[in-house]
Amino acid sequence: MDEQQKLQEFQDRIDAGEKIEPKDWMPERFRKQLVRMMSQHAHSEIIGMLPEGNWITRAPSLRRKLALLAKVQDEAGHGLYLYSGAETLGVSRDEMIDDLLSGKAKYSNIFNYPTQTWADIGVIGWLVDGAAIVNQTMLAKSSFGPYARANLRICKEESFHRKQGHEIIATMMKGTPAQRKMVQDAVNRWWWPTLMMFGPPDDNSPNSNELIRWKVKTKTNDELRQSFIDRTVEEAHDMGIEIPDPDLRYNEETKHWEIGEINFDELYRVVTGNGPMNKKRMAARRKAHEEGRWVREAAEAYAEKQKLKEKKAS
Ligand code: BYC
Repeated sequence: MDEQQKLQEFQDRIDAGEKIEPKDWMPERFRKQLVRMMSQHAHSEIIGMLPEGNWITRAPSLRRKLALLAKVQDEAGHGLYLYSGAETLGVSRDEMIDDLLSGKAKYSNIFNYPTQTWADIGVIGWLVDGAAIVNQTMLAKSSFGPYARANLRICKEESFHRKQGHEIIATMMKGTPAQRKMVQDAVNRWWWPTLMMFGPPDDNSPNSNELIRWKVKTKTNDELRQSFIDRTVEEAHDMGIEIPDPDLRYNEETKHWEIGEINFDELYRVVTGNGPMNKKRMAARRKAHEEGRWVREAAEAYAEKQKLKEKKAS
């Protein structure tokens, strides 16, 4: 079969709703796109542990501490599912980590902002995990089998994360004026960066057309962003929270909430390493990687020893 025929057959399988598995033939560009997305997604989960991890020792009660600890641990698990999924495409975990630590690989914009108060932890669960679920529910139907299956598991845990965030916020909104003010201040700071998580607008998204043709993504960045806005604005209003957007209005005809202009210059600045916390986040990851070196070496040495033992026994 020549290249053109293989490509056509590949597209036919995708159009028929089949999943592509690691050992199946795939165009090199498809493989590269999946490695890019899955590794960026894995890095986001791991870097995403830092802003919340920062509050484990300061959680206001034992119950809150336990839930936060479990959430941060879940994010590590998500990173592992995704790195393992990406490895099936022939890239090693070491290469992916090197790309992250050298600053070559991107990770989600949202984790380059500071967590200033306890309300930020609730808002991350409610808004950031809420946005991630909208995006990942779509990715759970992705045409690449390992990515779809990883997202399916991730979404189940993310919905618990979202609920714990919503509960923190709802509780604080029923509390003192100072607590309500703290929530509103956190929402003011996280709202716009959360909307940027969905990526640039459709007419400026270089990867979207290809990813949609291959059903890696089945919805566009703007479609997902709108679906998040519609469900979240109502929830905010129910809790007495204001959305920090003077142009926000409900369009009776389209039945959608319309928002003001998103400052995408900020998104580009943050994802190219110039957000408020990029340098701190990367420094923390590099330090953790160095400090974990002896654990990786010990695990490798143990595996090597086991292999020798098995060889001798056989
Ligand atoms: N942040 O052509 P486009 C979590 C980049 S973690 C950074 O539209 P695409 C959690 C984009 O990569 C969940 N970069 O790209 C964890 C591309 O650059 P390159 C994180 C962004 O791929 C802990 C360029 O801009 N979720 O939930 O079609 C605690 C042009 O964009 C961003 C994922 O990672 C961004 N926001 O669409 C709590 C989901 N947006 O690579 C919670 C997986 C755009 O060409 N990824 N860029 O140099 C995706 O769904 C898609 O890749 C995106 C972008 C929607 C992010």
